[in-house]
Amino acid sequence: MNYDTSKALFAKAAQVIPGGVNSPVRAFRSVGGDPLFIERGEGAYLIDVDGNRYLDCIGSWGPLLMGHAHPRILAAITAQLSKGTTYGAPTALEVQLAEAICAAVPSIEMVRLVSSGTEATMSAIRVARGYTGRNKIVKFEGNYHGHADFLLAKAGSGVATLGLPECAGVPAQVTADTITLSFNDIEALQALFDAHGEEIACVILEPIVGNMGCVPPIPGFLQTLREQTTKAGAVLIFDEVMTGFRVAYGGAQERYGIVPDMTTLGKIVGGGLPLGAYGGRREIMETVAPLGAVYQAGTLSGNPIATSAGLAMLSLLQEGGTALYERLEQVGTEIAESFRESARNANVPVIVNQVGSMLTVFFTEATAVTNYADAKTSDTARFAKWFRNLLAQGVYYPPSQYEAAFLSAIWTTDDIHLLKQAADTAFQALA
Ligand code: KE4
Repeated sequence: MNYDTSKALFAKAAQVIPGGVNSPVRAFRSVGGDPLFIERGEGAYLIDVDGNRYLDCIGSWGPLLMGHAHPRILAAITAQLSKGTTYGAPTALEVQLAEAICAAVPSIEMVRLVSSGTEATMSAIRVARGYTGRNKIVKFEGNYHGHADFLLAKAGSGVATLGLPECAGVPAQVTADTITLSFNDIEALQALFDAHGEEIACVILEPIVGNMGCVPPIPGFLQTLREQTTKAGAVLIFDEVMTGFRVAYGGAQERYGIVPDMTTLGKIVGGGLPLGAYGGRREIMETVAPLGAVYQAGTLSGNPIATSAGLAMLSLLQEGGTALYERLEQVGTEIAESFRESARNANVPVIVNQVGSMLTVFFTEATAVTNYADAKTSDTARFAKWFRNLLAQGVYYPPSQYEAAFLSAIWTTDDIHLLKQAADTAFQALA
């Protein structure tokens, strides 16, 4: 494959954009080589600036459950464009999207639209702190909730620790109230709440983690979280920016039957445009200005283009109904099984974690990956080789061992076959 135009663009980009990318995950840093510059997306495929075509297993890191340039979403955006792009004033579209979100996620009685997942989680935590009058927040190692300072806390070991800044520019006092636990560690969670329950404003988690690679909750973990937060009067926040509308129409909370106090959304709900949302119990959300004293705002929040795209996406998913999610489940399981078999045949030790249409191949000899410490046993150099072999075969896979791959609901049997074959070849090349 020829990558000349990408290389030339990357050389220019690197002069004017830090790392040549507008988000670090895109930089290919952990897999080697330079990032590819994309010219367009077509359904399940990406075409780069050199004309190379790839099956897209990232879907823009989650939003594109219905693939690129879906005609219904494009039509909704186009229709709105002729009326202008933003008014800085309320529109009927925002009400329709808010009502659709509340209908999809019953634990959300009231919702505020914002422009990114980071804004959603940052705002939800501020509301939880305002509502409880408490400062401490709890997150889990390997969970990513966007780049708000207080969420960029480096975890300690598996025991609850006060967070330390893991990235420059985050003063220690900003993360002093951020406590980090090991995901799925029920005992540590109970010990923390026994000791500090009354001081905790909220717990935020990815109910199915995607950001250390895909790691599902073990039985009892979410239930314990629900019980402990209820008992302590702490707000339970499900960060469903990734899992919302992906693992079920109602997200992970529908799949596992656990009702959080607040939920954050992003990615799919924006139909491929900048849109996030946070919401929850009415009494909590009524603390948000101008109703209450917790301030949160945004120039382009709920803008008519993004809300049009979001509404079109949600109507597509509703029309697809349970059949759409059953197919995602079946395809995800089929691909995960195929990866395990190919790795076995090639004598490459892997753990494949998969929930619905999100999955990760951990190149590790561990017997399971249920937390960040397990995930970090992965051989990232081996992952990088596998990634580059897939890329050379026309499969665009997430360029990091610690990310989830996302399947799309529009994949055909040919697309699925392409991925299975390419992965088998890539595993064989590692043998
Ligand atoms: P954004 O601010 O990137 O829209 O959303 C932040 C966020 C919040 N919560 C969860 C569970 C998320 O996965 C994310 C963003 N996810 C990453 C990919 N793992 C976005 C990709 C990127 O950073 O470029």
